[in-house]
Amino acid sequence: MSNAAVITPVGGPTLAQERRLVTAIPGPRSQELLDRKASSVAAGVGHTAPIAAVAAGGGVVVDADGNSLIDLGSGIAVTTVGNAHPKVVAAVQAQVAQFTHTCFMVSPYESYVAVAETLNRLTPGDFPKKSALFNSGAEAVENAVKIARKYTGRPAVVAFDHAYHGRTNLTMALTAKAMPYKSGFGPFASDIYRAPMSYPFHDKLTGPEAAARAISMIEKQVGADNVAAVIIEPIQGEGGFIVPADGFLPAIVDWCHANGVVFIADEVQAGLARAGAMFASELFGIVPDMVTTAKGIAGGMPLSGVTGRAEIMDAAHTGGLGGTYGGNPVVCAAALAALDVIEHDGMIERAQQIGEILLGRLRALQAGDPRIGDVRGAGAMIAAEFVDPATGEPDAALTAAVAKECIAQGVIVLTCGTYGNVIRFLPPLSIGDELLNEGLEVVASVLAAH
Ligand code: PLZ
Repeated sequence: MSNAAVITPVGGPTLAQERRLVTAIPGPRSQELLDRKASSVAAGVGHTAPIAAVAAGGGVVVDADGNSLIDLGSGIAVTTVGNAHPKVVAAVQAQVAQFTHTCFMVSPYESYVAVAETLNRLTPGDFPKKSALFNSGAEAVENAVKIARKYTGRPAVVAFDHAYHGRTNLTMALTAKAMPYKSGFGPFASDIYRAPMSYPFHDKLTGPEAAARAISMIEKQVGADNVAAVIIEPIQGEGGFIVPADGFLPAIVDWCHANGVVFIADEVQAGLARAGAMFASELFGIVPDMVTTAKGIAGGMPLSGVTGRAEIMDAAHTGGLGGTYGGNPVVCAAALAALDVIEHDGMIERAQQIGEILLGRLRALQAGDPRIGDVRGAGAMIAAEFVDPATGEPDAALTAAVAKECIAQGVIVLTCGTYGNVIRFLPPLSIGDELLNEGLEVVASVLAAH
């Protein structure tokens, strides 16, 4: 049995902040774990980096062979404040020694209420708000839809092309991409409709034009009176870091408000400082009726939230919302610490700085490489879209090859996009400039070699 004992997992920013390859990736100890994984874990659960992680912090992930990889993925946009952030660690340790669980629906406790109060205060909108807590992003989305349906008494929900909202049955229906998320897993929840998204690099439409196209589809094919909610990621994540054209989101919000439709911003990936603002909605000047949060909210612990206008949130009858673990006390302690760091330790500014480094570097690369069709994003959520320069067609093969080789050279990068042709950069905000630049050097040299 392999046991990752060669490295003492110290965690946090005390971990040596360096890219260090002492074996090929995967090294023997990592390979041993991957072999065990192959024979014991369901094949459907994939992995991006072929390593056995034993520690992570600052801007690195350390594996069982002693390799230290630069982390440009944050475990898919989760460790915003940094992995094993000391304040999160301390909060978790204190809470876990106090009590681990009572179930908030059985014996409520203060930290859940404090997380709700914090989310109510931090989310956009100067009106009374309420929150409910769950475990995952998908569960938050499910509950936002439940609440919007109960509030409006209407069945239909509109999502967009390239959307990603999760892997549960309802959220699979809301998610756009068939492979790998949906194929073979149906039938899906009914009364879900898909509207065309604003995707400036591909559709060349202005925001108002793209909004008019979407609204026409909703009115003609769904019927405004049937729509409970429109749900959208203000900046789409898994779909390709798609930033809608200016004016698109405000027009959709206005239409929702004119038609009694609840506008839900899925901020699971872009929210909580990631996009260089507390919420990505702010970048577009919109105020959602409901916001879903998860990922960065609790420094790596599983927590999600739905926050919205009090009258909407209170539409669900008492006992209608909940779950055994939602807002678990250990996770809420982590969230209070992580949210405090996000709010008071300059995380929004840091996300903006990281964005400048990423954008500057990637735009310079793009200027000399026609395979980079587009560079886009906001804050520490930036991506490059790869195309065949001759045809403009998506180049998923190049994208996959570059990402794979970056990992082999000790830089964890993630791909995304409906066409699989986007490399996204989501570093923890605790990464240093030097390490970030080194990671981007590796990406540049790998790209040059392909
Ligand atoms: N909404 C906007 O980005 C999760 C998916 C990883 P869960 N994105 C990462 C994968 O391949 O499973 C996500 C998101 C947006 C909802 C979700 C779902 O969040 O916590 O994964 O359920």
